[in-house]
Parts: sequence; C-alpha cells; structure tokens
Amino acid sequence: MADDNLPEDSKLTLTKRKWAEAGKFLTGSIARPDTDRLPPGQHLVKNWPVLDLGQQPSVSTAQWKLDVRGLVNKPVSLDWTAFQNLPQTQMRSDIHCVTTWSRYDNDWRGVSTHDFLDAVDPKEEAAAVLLTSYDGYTTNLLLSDFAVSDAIIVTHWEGKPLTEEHGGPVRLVVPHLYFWKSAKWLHRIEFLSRDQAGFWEKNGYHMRGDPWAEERYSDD
Ligand SMILES: Nc1nc2c(c(=O)[nH]1)N[C@H]1C(S)=C(S)[C@@H](COP(=O)(O)O)O[C@H]1N2
Ligand SMILES: [Mo]
Repeated sequence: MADDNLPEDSKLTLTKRKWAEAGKFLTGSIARPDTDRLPPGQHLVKNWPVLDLGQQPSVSTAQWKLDVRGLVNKPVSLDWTAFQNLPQTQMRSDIHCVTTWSRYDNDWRGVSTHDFLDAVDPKEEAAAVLLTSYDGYTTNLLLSDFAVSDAIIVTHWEGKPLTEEHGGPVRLVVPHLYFWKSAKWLHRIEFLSRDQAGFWEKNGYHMRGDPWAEERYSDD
C-alpha cells in the first residue's frame, strides 16, 4: 500500500520524526495543565518589561540578515525577503523571565522553528544551537528545545512589527524556557554537536532554564 509520492523515508521526514520523538519528552506550555500555568516563584505582570545588556542596536529590515552556520546542509544567509518567503505562522504564548515576572497571552507572528529547520536541514550530528545577536549577546539551546512546536522566530507582536526595544526586527521566542533564551535582534544561528554556553550561561545562569523546574542558576 506504499504510495510512491509519500517520501516516508526521506531525510526530512526522518529528521522531523526524530524531533517529534524528542519533543514528546519535553514539557512545552501546550501540554501543561492550566493549574500549572504560572511557574514557581513567578508573579504576573500586565505590561511588558524591557531587559537587555543596555545596548539596543538599530537594525533596519533592509540591513538585517540571519546567518545560519555550522552543522546544516543549507548554510544560508537569509535576508528580510527570503525570511518573509518562509511559511508565516501565528502563535500565542506566555513569557517567564528569570527576574520573576511572567506575562500571559502574547500574540506572535513569524516563522516557526519547525519551518525554519525544514529550510536549513540540520545534519544528523547537530545537537545544539548557539544564537548570536546584533548587540553581541549569545545564548544556547539544545536542538530538541529549539525545535519544540511553540518556538517561533518572531517579527510581529500583537499584529505590529516588533519594536526595537523588544528585539526588532527579528527575535526568537521559546516559551517553555526562561526568557533569556529568547534572543532579541537575532543575527546568527550556529548548529553544534555539543551544547556550548552563551553569555548568561557563562555568568552563572542554568544551561537549560526550565521555569517549572526553577532552573535559574547553575549549581556549580
Ligand atoms: N540580544 C539580546 N537578547 C536578549 C537579551 C539581551 O541582552 N540581548 N536579554 C535576554 C533577557 S535576560 C530577557 S529577560 C529578554 C527580555 O526581552 P524583552 O526586553 O523583550 O522583555 O531578552 C533576552 N534576550
Ligand atoms: Mo532576563
């Protein structure tokens, strides 16, 4: 009964299956019970605070590029037009910052990391990503965390272009981890065989940062 038109054993399908299997062990916000919506030690805010290292780079959409490097079969540099030509997705998710504020129901638009990964085609050995931003900030994620179904590379918030102070023109949003993993002014994604510490991770923050496990700071 095999349909020759269904590429069930194509590399892409196998890779997707691998992420799906990895994802099933994760605790993304979608699968969480409502009673567990606010992680321990967090309080709700209605406004959206601005947090960064203090240098907010001005990057126009014409200047912006996303450089994809390392263990991928398609090491592309996406400009704004190429990025807009990827499938566009809308998602709603909560923000949990390690400084204890949380903000519910943020409406995002952009490219899901699923669709992005389809486009750049990570090699089998890829296990982690290191993100670099236009302000020099870096942060790291396991590929299985980057690839969850509610992670999105964002250009719009509540229907409007993401403002400069919140990381426009393009930032990452990974809602099941503390917000320091969600790089603003995203410029480069490097695929690595091993998890490599970014800025805050080198400065005492946890390598993974799961808010429900209160993975705020590293133990050593
Ligand atoms: N490029 C860049 N991204 C960054 C940061 C930064 O300093 N530079 N700070 C991180 C931290 S610690 C937090 S809490 C969130 C804050 O995002 P917001 O200012 O949109 O609330 O961005 C994260 N992403
Ligand atoms: Mo933060």
